[in-house]
Amino acid sequence: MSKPLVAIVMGSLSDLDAVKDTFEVLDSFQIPYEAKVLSAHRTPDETIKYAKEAYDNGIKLFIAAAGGAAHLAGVIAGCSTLPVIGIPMKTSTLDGLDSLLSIVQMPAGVPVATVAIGKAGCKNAGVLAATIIGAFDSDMHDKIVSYKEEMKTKVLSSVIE
Ligand code: RP5
Repeated sequence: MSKPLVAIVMGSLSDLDAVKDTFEVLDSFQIPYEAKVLSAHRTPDETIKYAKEAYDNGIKLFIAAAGGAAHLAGVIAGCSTLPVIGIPMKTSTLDGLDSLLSIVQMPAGVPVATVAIGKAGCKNAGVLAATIIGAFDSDMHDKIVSYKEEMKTKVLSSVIE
């Protein structure tokens, strides 16, 4: 089995169902990943340790999913030199707007590439990871070309009855 290139971190096991869409996209691009539950609030020491060690462990980028006061992606971005994609989880109280603002409003110098709330965001985190890898890896780039071509064909073959 290949070494993981992407580290997917979620704030709670309650995020897993949504994040399965990200797994599916990474699987479809054959990108090796590892996934963990770590929380910026409930397990801060372990989260920081994991983030700091990831580069030396061969990880190329993080995907961090969290909801509510969602500080996970930001904490990882603060203590890692790797790119971080943040997924705002939909929440029952504020529909995920809380998660979105917590993840997207990072201070200058510490970016988190934030995707949409909900299903589109979970999928797009995987597609964005593949696209970033594809910028440096021609096989992955070819897969992105095919992916876009398939999407185009699907839209253009839509039939309105
Ligand atoms: C965040 O709080 C998690 O990412 C999750 O989306 C949210 C709720 O967590 P649980 O209370 O369900 O564990 O840290």
